[in-house]
This record gives sequence, C-alpha cells and structure tokens, in this order.
Amino acid sequence: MSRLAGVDLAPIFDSRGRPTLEATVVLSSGATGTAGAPSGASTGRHEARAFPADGVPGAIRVFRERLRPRLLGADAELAAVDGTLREVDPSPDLSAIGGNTATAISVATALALADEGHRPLWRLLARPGVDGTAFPAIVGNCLNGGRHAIGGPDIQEFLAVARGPRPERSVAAALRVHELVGEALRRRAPNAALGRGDEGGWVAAVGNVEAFGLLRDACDRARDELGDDVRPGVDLAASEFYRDGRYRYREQTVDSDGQVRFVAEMVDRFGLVYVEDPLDQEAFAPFAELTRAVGAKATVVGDDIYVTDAGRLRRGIDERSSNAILVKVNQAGTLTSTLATVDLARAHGVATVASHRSGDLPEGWLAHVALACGAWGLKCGLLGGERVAKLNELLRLGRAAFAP
Ligand code: 2PG
Ligand code: MG
Repeated sequence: MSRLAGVDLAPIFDSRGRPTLEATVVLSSGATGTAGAPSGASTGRHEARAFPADGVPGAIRVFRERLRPRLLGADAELAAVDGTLREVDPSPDLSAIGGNTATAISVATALALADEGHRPLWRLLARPGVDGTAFPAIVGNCLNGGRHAIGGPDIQEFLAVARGPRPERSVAAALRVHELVGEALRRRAPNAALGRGDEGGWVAAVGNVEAFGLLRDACDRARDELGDDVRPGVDLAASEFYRDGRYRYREQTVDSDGQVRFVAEMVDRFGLVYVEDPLDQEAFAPFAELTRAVGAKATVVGDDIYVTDAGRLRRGIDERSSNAILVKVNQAGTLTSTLATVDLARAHGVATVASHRSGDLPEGWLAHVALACGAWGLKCGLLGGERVAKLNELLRLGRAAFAP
C-alpha cells in the first residue's frame, strides 16, 4: 500500500469571493489529488464549523501544527485519513480543525486514490449495489431569494427538478426552465433590473406565491417543448425566517400548523415534486406531519434539520420526519462520515440528494459523490462556472456509462 508522501492546505476563494481552503495530497506512488471546500450562507445550527476561530489563517496554522505531522507517512486509505482527522478533532462540530479543512483533505485523498487506481472517483466511493448507470435528477436553481439574493422573495430557492435516465436531457430541461423563467421576468417588468443570485438563479422583486406560478408555468412549457419530466421544487430554508415560534414572511406570519398547511397548499396548487427545509431545523414532528400530508406526491428533503449527520437522521427515521435527506460533505466534514449517513439513509429507504453550497468552486467531484450514492438528485445550480462544472462532469459520467 502506498503512503501519504505530501499533503498541503492553501487559501483560495469561493464563488462569492470569500476565502476557503484547497488541499493537495501526493501519494508515494506519485498519484495526486486536489480539492477545495465550499461554504454555505444558510448554514444549519448543527453542521460542522467551516473554519476554526481564526478563519482560514487559523485553519492553516492548525493544519501545519497538528494535522500535517500526523498525516505524512500515513497509509493511503480514505478511512485511515478521515479517522486521523477525527482523532485530532473529536469535537462534534469539528471546530478545532474546521469542517472545510476536513472536507478538502478527505476529498483530495479520495481523488488521489482514484488517480492511483486509474478509476473514476465515483467507483472508489460507490455504495453497495450502485453500478453507475442510475443517474440523479437535476435539482437546478432558477430563482434565488432569502440569504442568496438581495431584493428577492423570502423563500431561498425556486428549483427546476428534471428527472429521466439520461443526464444530458435532464440538464437541458432544467436549463430551459431557467431560461423561460428569465424571459417571463423580463416580460413582467421590462424596465426593471434583473439580477442573478449566489447560485445563478434570477433575482427579481417578486412575491413567494407569484414566484411559484412563474416557475410552474416555465416547467409546463419546457415539458411540452422537450417531452422531459421537469417540474417545480423549492428549498424554503425555513430556519432563516423562523423566529419565536413563527414563520415570518413579508406577506404573512404563520405558526407551525399554518406553515404545514401553507406548504401543503403550495404542493397541490403548483405541483411541487420537491420540498426542502419546509420547517425549522428542530421541527422533527411538524416535518413528519407535512411528510404524511404530501410525501406521496413530493420528495420532502431535510437539510438543516439533519446536517448530513447520522445521529440526526436516525431521529428523523424514527419519527418519519421526511422521505429524503440532503447530503453536503462539508456539513459532515469527511467523506467517510458523509457516506455513513448515506448508508443509513439507503438502508431505510430515505432518498439522498447530493448538494453544492451557495459559495462553491469550479470543481466537479460532487457529480461523482451523487453517482456513487445512487442519489435521487444532484442539487448543484445551473449557471455560473462553479455550477456548470458539476453539470458537465455529470455529462461526462453519462457519456462513459452509455458509451456505445
Ligand atoms: C441549501 C444550500 C445550497 P447554503 O440551503 O441547500 O443550496 O445553501 O450553501 O447557503 O447552505
Ligand atoms: Mg437547503
């Protein structure tokens, strides 16, 4: 077995121009891997802290003093490297080394191992039974609000969900919805400025319910034109506007029951097939109520409630809180802990959706994570180099899977 001959951690910038980290791992065989860690804006209370107290400089200091000496010369094995990261920082939120340090090193190690074995990353990470031919739905951001946009709706993400066996068709269908939403916004207010948010979706001064209508109409039209199954979805990121027991929209303030009713009504009225974080991150029982009401029609996804953590997902399984979980590597820290959560989900019939962060990097490894997990969906945005990098990587994987 080869060993870690070199490991480095360096500052880089994400798509918001904020500092983050990139790791490079060199194995004694000469194989190498480089990966950066993305950062969220609507972070969950229980997710790994991206950086230690001092931010990126603090992360690099801790890496040089405490991590690198332990990693150099270690067995080139993902579980061993991830185990070392956890040994050095056993805190549940990885606040000593930082979740982004862990993510960058873990993914760079996996890429180096894939390089060494001359195989694609997804094969190294593939869960039992996954053969790399079942491609995820594309969950693509068309309209931004909340913390990802200034002047948009309170709801964070209005999504096109494109399903089908061929990734190139799903990507094209989701992109067509994005384009049609833009055209509708231009027609609606021809002289108003039209912007784009952190994840490449449009930003306009529209209300939440109006935005659902625009999205539904665009999906209907794209479906008619292309014949692909593309339908509306949403990430409410509801923890962001939940305060003192109430969900506070600009248009209305509702209690927990009112929120369950409102979201269920939106699912029926607009045919939503995907509903992420409809309730606060501690609301396991209300989540279950909503899943009972709409779970047969829609994929109800927990993001901030689970933060890719097996313990929190276990509670969600026991309480039947949702039928799907969002999977973000840097919420969990390492690939090993991420995949443990994915395995728990798969064992209990909970669908997985591999996800980008709002501040991301022009790297494609997330597409491999999605394929390896047999994910129901890949949520990665549609426009901007950091989003397109993941879509294009999925297209490459599609070409490899369906090569004549
Ligand atoms: C989310 C993500 C990605 P952030 O809430 O699902 O869309 O946003 O990275 O800001 O947490
Ligand atoms: Mg979310």
